[in-house]
Formats: sequence, structure tokens, C-alpha cells
Amino acid sequence: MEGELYVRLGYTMDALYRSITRHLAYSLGVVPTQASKRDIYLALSYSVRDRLLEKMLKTNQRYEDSGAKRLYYLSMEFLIGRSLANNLRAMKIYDQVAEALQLLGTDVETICDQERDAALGNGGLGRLAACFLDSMASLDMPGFGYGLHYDYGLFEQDISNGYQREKPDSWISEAPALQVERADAACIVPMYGRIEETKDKWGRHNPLWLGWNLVTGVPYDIPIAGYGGLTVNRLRLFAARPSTEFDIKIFNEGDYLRAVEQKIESEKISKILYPKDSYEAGRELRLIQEYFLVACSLNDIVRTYEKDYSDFNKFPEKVAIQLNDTHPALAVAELMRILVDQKWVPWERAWDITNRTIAYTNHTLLPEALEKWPESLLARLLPRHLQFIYDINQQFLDRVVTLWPGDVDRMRNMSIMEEGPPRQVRMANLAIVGAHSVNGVSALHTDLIKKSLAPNFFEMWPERFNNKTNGITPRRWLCVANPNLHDLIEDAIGPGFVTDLERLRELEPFAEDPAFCEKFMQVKHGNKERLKDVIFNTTVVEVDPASLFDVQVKRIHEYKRQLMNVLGIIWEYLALTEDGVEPVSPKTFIFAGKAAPGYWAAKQLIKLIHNVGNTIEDDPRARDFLKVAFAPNFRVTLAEQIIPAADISQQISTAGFEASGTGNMKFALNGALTIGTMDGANIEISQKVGRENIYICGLTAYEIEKMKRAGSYKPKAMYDKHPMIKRVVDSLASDRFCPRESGLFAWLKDYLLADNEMFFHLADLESYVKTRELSTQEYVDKTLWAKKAILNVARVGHFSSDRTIRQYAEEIWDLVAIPPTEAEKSGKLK
Ligand code: T68
Repeated sequence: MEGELYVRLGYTMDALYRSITRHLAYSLGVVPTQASKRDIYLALSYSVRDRLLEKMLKTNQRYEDSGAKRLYYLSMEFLIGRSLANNLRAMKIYDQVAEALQLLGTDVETICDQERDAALGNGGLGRLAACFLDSMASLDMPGFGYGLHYDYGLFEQDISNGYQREKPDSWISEAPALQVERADAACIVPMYGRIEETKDKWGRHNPLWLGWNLVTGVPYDIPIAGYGGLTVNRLRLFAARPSTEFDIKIFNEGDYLRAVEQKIESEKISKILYPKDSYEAGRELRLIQEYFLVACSLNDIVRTYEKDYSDFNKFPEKVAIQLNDTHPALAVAELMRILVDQKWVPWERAWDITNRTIAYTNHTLLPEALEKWPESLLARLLPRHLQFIYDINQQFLDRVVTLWPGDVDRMRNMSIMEEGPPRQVRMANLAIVGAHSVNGVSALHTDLIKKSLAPNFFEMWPERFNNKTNGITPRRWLCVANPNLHDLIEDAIGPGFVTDLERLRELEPFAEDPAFCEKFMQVKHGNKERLKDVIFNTTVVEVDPASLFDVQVKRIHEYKRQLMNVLGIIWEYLALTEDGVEPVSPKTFIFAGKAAPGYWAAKQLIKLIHNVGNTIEDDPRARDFLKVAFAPNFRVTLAEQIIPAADISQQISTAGFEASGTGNMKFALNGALTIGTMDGANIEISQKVGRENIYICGLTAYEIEKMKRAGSYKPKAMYDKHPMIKRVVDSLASDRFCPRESGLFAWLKDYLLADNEMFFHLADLESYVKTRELSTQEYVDKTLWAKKAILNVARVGHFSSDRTIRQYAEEIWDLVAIPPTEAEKSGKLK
């Protein structure tokens, strides 16, 4: 049968060579001997895509045959990065392709390096979604992503005179090598319009949503290969196109210009990813994007379900929907609308189905990132959904009243509607009420959700709240990013740990083995050499791989405290040049990260990092000991180059602010030691690696909360009392780091000394500086350092996203794996 359905695709070097040359000729129209690197990259990608699609069709057949439950992960962001090398590793054809490419006169690294990143996300939340897709496929689970097919991903960052400049990222030109358009599965999305209150034939209240505009959602599928290459799931991204039905209507009315305008308006919806890792109050287009994702996904989900079932009784047993933060929270109202208005399911029954299907993950406690949308905007854009939200809220508040009669404050606090003016819809409350599960992303974060973000909800529904500590995929963050470390580990403990990461524990004894330690440090050194070139090519800063690489890479944010790191660098610089205290090892401070385009303070910080770096470089007393490099345009690919080369990983957010962090896990897996605060997943990392193998500093979330409540943080007093703090802060206020831009950083003194300084920089500075000193001293003891680094690798297996996904599957989704059949396994790779 199989042979009739599919042309058999080969996986040998020979077969791959033929496939690449065939695509060069017949997909790209070039003669193999004249092909450019770009041509070869595309031909190879098409060859890989053919094989992925073959496996994807088979995987889908297997899922259909099993009748198993499916999980749909709804997310506005999927930060995938590059795909080619990851797919070659997953399909285990990296070596065969490497050989085939040699015959074509090139090499596999060069070709993989042609690919641009798919930067369809801002940061941790989007990257987590990508790691989850990888884990679900690798665990043979029917889990699928739904997102938007943005034309422009996250902006590219250029640096000019130390300032960030943004350039558009035209990802779309890259996309065809990865995806397949599925015009057959397009759907139609209504928006705007009005409600007409009518009665049905039994005289019941029957509101009709009329006069909407229509937009078409065209899906593009990106295959997601699990490790081993037999299970291939898919990420479905929707692009907005003008609805032809709507067009034809206005064209027929003879209004050509209006029809064209409508076309442009529609296409705006999936034009660009919003570059803010919080949310944009009142931005109508953003709300439309969120709704568009929800409407397209639910349409697809319901249609798939209805292929097998004629009523909705089994819906929660066959479908699980996970909301990646509140961005897709309108799914609660949309699923209700579909069930009640289109499928004639009674309201109470529809509510039960909706609630048992949907689950919600919270990623932030920052008040400015909690989404609220004006009621007036929803009334215009989605009048029928707003009615459902009112009804949901009404029925919910009725229950609150029965449980806590007369407690008006509690009602006001829990209501989905926030009193105005302007009246607003609180998306977190909608998600909590609508979902059967609400989870945080680290133990501390979940605790804070229960105690500070939603204590009233926790009191009402304690069983609804649970923790799912984040994880990262070892396939990308070890196999692809650090192949030499992967091979070294495999030599030591044998294969299999990549899909069973707890097995890294078997490395522990090797931490005492001098020969292994030596090889481990050699791998690290090789990675530092590689990073040296990357940095030189993008900044012209020359770093020394023999120095300690101290790294902080992540979005630029006040709460992540890049500023505290800079204060630490300034202190080392002052101690060196004014007090003659040389650091015991030369140090290179590496930064990377983007600032939201409208975030002034974050952009100033980028400038400050550059200026401090330049001042040190211009100072002959300092330049041989300290160096600062800011690597521009941080993205997944740059992270893959930087993280394996790090000696120290800086994770120094103000305790209570970083929900989890996932960079912290990537660094530890690659043998960097963490300097971190007791925040997010750092706490759990320290428990796993052992307190003696991590550098913890600063106040705890509890201590900070207490000081906030008491109003007892007095930074000015600390400045007066501690000479170190005073000298560092005063140097910022002087023109020392901006000799040609007088006064540029003076604002930072006022900022740091204000009683309402939210992020407690100076409160943690002493502890932080001492901890840094300790880490530098220990770095010089190479035996000690290698041991600690290896123990970090050996003990972070817990933070594999495979573990996280298993927990979601068991504890929230009730999802089981559907492993490949014997036939799939035997008719296969090689
Ligand atoms: C991050 N959140 C958390 N948000 O900050 C981080 N937000 O601690 C956590 O590890 C990670 O999520 C995964 O759980 C984000 O990355 C965003 O990017 C974002 C984007 C748009 C709107 C709001």
C-alpha cells in the first residue's frame, strides 16, 4: 500500500545527493555546477521538506487511526529560529547530507548558515512554545501549534553609535523552504458588525450578529520533526487575506476603490509581530490579531473534530486547548459562540464543554503586562463575543455572591469587567474563569499567582491552580548548539540521553576524572574561539578566549537588571584603575538583547553598555583586564553561538519578577555557572545543581515584598553609607562614561536613588558584587571550575521540556503518546 501512496524517498547519502541535484534543476532551474550556496541551501531544504511531509502524512494517519485526543497549543508567538540543521539532526541524516554536500563542493555548516531565523516571537514565551512543539513531536504526542503567519517577525537590531536602530525583518522571503500553503483549509473570519435582537420560533431570545466584515485565514503548515524523524507534527500559521466573498459583493456594487481598500485592511492583520514583550494598551490591530488567531484555530479544531463526531459530547475528551498567556483568551468566548450560536448546544452544556477543554498558562505578574481591552472596542469589533463575556461574567458573579454574600470588594476584584471609566475586559480573569487549569511556569511564580495575583480565585478554585516549571529542548540547546559537548557526553555515558535527559546524572563521576575535565574544558575553549569570531565580525571588538566569558543575554528590561551588571562592571573598573585592584582573571562581559522600540530606559541601557565598554577600551590601565562586548541582533541563532561559550550566566532579575526564565536552563546545560537571584526557576536550578555549584545573591521575593509594603527601601541611605555604592553611582552622574555627550547618564543617579525605585538595584548591589568576586576567584582554579561546570550539566536533566510536556500531558491535558507502528519503524530511515 505504502509504495502506491508515496514515492519512496531515500535517506542514504546517494539518495540525498540525487534529491538535492534534482531540486536544483527542477525546483530552482539551476545547473548543479553553477549553484550558489543559497541555491544549495534551498535545494537541500526542499529535499528535507519532502521527507518531512512524507512522515507528517504518516503521522497524521496514525493519529487518525488511533482516535486519540489532540492538544492544540494556541500562541501568538513561535520563536523557531533556524530549522535546517535541527531537522537534519532529528532525521539523523546530518552526516549523510554532509557527505553529499562535499560532492557538491561545499560543506554542511556553510549551507546551514544560509538560513535566516524565523523570528516569530519576542523572547521566552515564544521560544517556550517552540521547545514544546519539539518535545511533543519527540514524545510521539498528537500536539499541534496554532499561530500567525506574520510577514515581518521581530525587528532586526543594528547598533549605531551605541544606540539601537530597528530594521524590518522580512521573514516571508525565507518561508517557502519550510512550509506548505493549505488553501484547501482556509477559513472565513467575521468581525465588526452589529447585533439584532430577534426571537426564535419558540419565542426565545435569539440575538443575531449581522453586517460583519469578512477576512480569510489561509493556513501554512510547518512540519515539526520529533527526534528520530518518525513522528512529524505540524505548526499551522494563519495569514490574513481579503475575503473573496466580501470583495465580490463590493465589486458588484461597483465600488472598486473600496474593495481594494478592504483588501489592504485585511492583509494588515498578519503583517507584523508586535515587538513589545508586554502589551500595547488599546491597540486595535493587536486585538484583531488575537481574535483572528482564535477564530481561525477554533474553526480548524471544530472542523477536525466534526469529521469523526456528530455531536459535541465527546469534545473535551478528544480536544485539549492550551492558551499561551492571555493573548488567545478570546477562545473562551469564541468556543461558546460556536457551540451555542452555530451548533445549537444549550448554554450550560456549552459552558461545561468549554471549561473542560481550555487551560491557561500565565507567564507574568508584571501589572503592565496584564491585558485589558476597552469594552467599547470589543463592542465594536466583536459585539456577539462581548455578550457571551457578559453572560459568563454574570453567571460567575452569581456564584461568587452565593459563596461570599455581601462581599462587594471581592466581587469587584474578581469580575471580568473592570469598572471605568473606561470600562475594560480583564483577559486574565476571563482566562481563569473559562479554564479548568491555570498554571504558572516555576514553583515560585505559581506560588505568587496563588498568593498575590489571584488569591480570590485560588480561594474559590484551589484545585484549578498548578505549576509546570518550564523546560528547554536538549535537541536544539545541546545537539545543534553544542555538538562537541554532545559527542563528549555520548562518549562518556553512551547514547540515549538526548530523549532521557535525567540520564545526564551518569556524568557525575566524570566530574572527578581529570582526563574528562580536560576534554570538557577543551570543548568550552573551542566554543569560545568560535564566539570570538562571531563577535569580531559583528562588532570589531576582539575578545580573548582565555578570559572569563561572563554573559547576560535576554530582552533588555529594567526588572532583568542589566543595569546592575553594568554597576558591577563599573565597580571592577574603578577598583582596578583607582585602587589598583586587578581582577584575578581577565574578564570579558558579553551582552546581547533587544529593547522594545518604545522603551526609552531600555534603549538608554544599551547605550550605557556601549559607552562603559568604550571607556574601558580607551583606558590603557584597564583594557588588558576587562572587556565589554554587545553582540547585536540577539536571536535564536546568536543564542546558539553564545550560550555554549559562556563561563558565567547572569540571571539577576529582581526576585519576584522573572516568572521562570529559560536562558538560565540553557546555560547550565552547556556548562556555565549561574550568578543568580532567588527568582523564577533559578531557585529550582539551585536545588538541583546544589548550592555549592551556583552563585546565589540578593534579596528574596519575600524580603522585597516586605520592604515594599513597609516602604523601607531607602536607596539614598545606602548610597550615603556604602562607599562602593557611592563611587559607582557618582561615576554615572559624572561624564566619565560620556565624555563627548555630557550629562547623558545623569538621570541614572536620580533613578537609582529614588525611594520608589521598583527593582531594588542598590539593595542587591553589595551582595551581587561580592558574589561576582567569589566566582572570579573560583574560575582561576581550573580543577574546581571544571568540576562545578560538569556537575551543572549532570544535574539539569530535570529542565528538559520533555519533562514539562509529560507533566502537562498527564496533569492537564490527559494526552497520551501514539508511537510509530512497526511498519513505520521498519520502512524507514537508512
Ligand atoms: C516570559 N514572558 C517570562 N513574554 O518573562 C519568562 N509578553 O520568565 C518565562 O520564562 C517565559 O515567558 C516562558 O514562560 C515573555 O516572554 C513575552 O514575550 C510577551 C510577548 C507579548 C506580550 C506579552
